[in-house]
Amino acid sequence: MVTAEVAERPGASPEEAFEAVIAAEQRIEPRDWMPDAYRATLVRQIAQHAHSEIIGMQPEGNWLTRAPSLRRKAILLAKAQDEAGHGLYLYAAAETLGVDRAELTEKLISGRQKYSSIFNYPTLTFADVGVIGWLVDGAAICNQVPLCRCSYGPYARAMVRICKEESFHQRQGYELLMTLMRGTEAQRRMVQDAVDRWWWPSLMMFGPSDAASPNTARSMGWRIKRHTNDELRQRFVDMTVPQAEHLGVTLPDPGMSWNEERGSWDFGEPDWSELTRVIQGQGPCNAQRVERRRAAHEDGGWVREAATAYAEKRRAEAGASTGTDAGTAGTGTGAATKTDAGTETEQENGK
Ligand code: BYC
Repeated sequence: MVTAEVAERPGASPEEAFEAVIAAEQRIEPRDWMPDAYRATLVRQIAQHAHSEIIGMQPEGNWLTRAPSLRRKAILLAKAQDEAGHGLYLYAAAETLGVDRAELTEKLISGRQKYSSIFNYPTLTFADVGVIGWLVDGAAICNQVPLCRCSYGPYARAMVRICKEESFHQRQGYELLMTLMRGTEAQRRMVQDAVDRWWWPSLMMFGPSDAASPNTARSMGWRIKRHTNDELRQRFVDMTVPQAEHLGVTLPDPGMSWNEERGSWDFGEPDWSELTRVIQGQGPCNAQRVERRRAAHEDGGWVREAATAYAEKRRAEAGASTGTDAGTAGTGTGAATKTDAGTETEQENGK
């Protein structure tokens, strides 16, 4: 709820109340007034984030049946299930803004909404699973920890738990890679090859350079984003270089050097034309990822129908036992939507 002093001032307009809450570092909640563009920005970002979690299960899911041991398989399964959970929290956060999960899913599979570019690259060896944990989850942590202070309450709160789980994911990736690096020469080469392929796409996860980012200024003004894309990319590089040294791998950037004056690493420019291509749907796995998501959604249709019918039956029974009109009692869609969300994810996990 709006609680800032100015917001409570008699006669404050909704716009003034909104601005006061943002300026006071407080939270906007679903029932508070908010500008349409603020709402639209949040729906865009949260939906894209939720889609990324769900699509992000695919590259690692590729290795579930081929994990080298029962332990590695159990870890990977748990990680993929966490990601399904993150997707659910985020779709639920998006729904507080008045959009429906089914509508968002439809936009994803028809190409009208984006998901992170990183998940359009193939996972060629089991070392990729470790590198995704280390670099991709590492980049996600840099990007997402500040989102715990986002001005929109439901998104900020969802991020707290997500970040805790992402930290665990990152450590499991690093531990996997440490194990491989202590193995044979061939295993060490496999890790280096995976690092070579994932390094630049990981840097691209932070989005275009600040000069080419149309949304950053406004999102920072609204305190949705707390740092620019380039600031977070730099933070990620500074965090990762010592970890690479400890691991014993070389980051594929010959121009990388320590800048004493800045107290940070200088690093090369990602290939921005590649990011544009991947975002536009022309990455190595875009078509496969979306098609797979569409198939999982369609395959799960009967479960959603059954769950909706069951929820309606329960409502009708409840209505009959309390003597209320079952038809009226059954008009709320919240319960059915929640049931849908749960079963659909279970379907996808079960694949
Ligand atoms: N990929 O003005 P900009 C995970 C788009 S999943 C695709 O800088 P903004 C995990 C951008 O949407 C974690 N599109 O935008 C899961 C915009 O397009 P529209 C995923 C990108 O929003 C499973 C346009 O380019 N994390 O951790 O201010 C396994 C211009 O960009 C990308 C999130 O979703 C990209 N990389 O900033 C393992 C974090 N970059 O919509 C791990 C939440 C940019 O205007 N999102 N675009 O047509 C964010 O923090 C921000 O949305 C971004 C972009 C930093 C990504």
